[in-house]
Amino acid sequence: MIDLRSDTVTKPTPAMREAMARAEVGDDIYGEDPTVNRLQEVGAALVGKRAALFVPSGTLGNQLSLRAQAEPGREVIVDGQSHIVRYEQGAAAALAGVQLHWVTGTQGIVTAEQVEAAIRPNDPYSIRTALICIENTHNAGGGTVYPLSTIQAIRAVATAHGLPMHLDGARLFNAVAASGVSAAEYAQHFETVTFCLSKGLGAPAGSLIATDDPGLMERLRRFRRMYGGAMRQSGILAAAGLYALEHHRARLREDHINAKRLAARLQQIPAVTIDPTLVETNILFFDVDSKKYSVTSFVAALKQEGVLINAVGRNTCRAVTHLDVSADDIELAADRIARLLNG
Ligand code: TLP
Repeated sequence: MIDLRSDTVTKPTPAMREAMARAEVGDDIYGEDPTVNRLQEVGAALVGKRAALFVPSGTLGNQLSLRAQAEPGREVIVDGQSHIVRYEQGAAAALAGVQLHWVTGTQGIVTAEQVEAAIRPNDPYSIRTALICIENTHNAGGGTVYPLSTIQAIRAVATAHGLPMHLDGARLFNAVAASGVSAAEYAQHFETVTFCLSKGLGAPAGSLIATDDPGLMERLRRFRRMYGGAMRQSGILAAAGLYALEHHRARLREDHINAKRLAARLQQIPAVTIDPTLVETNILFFDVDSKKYSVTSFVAALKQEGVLINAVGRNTCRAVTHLDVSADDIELAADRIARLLNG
């Protein structure tokens, strides 16, 4: 099976499993897991922050960052296609008690002017803005890389209004691989930064939240416990994360080449609409307009051919490249898609 549904589907490699099996562990709620401590140090250093906190998922990383920086009844500015809006089960409202103020981005990217316009005035009636969130790379935007200059401009607005910023960097290292901008250069503009170890980096679970602020770190730690995300001998998972950071960052470029290759092949198929110039990293969206198939029946037929992709809209499919798909797999997947849609 060639699984292009997400970069979350990767399986730990034998060497990663070996590292997990060898991991030294302790009780992390006592701060005594040496492997978790090491991962937190390495992760913080990679994004140029003083400290990082290991959490089970990217969703929890985002939610703790929201909860720790926005009190219930306040408002958080996000783009309307963000993971926080679309895929976190309403947790911002249900758990943090905050209201999300959506801004409409282009391929997920919002401008400083849009953010500034969304900040509420300081009057006795208006809800108060607490936090600005952005996502880099932007998943639903098509794996888009946030231009550093846009982030800098949004930061200037945030600073002028005394607002903190959170970066959902689930795929931050894809942005780094595509742009050449370092993770620390991106991260310096945010009070909190989350990044996932379990997407293109290939660990089975885990994300880190990084910050410079010790008081904020203490709040994140308390809320992690409240939300049920504090773990015990989680060094076994942290070892996989360390292995992923050390061995799988550099190869993310291969995933981007594979995604571009797939986009170029798909563009040859008359029933497919795709703009390959929009494919910047490892995520691609394309539309299928076929007399024979609806999007769901196409996805089902493709599964019979041994290729998994996601239907994400009435005409739209998403494919994601990752370390468990090779360049040959991409050619095979493209052949099978072409056979179905051209047949
Ligand atoms: N994204 C998943 C699904 O949840 C949609 C995927 O297959 O792409 N931020 C961003 C930008 C993400 O794309 C994801 C996961 C998360 C956060 C959440 O990470 P997890 O799944 O670890 O909670």
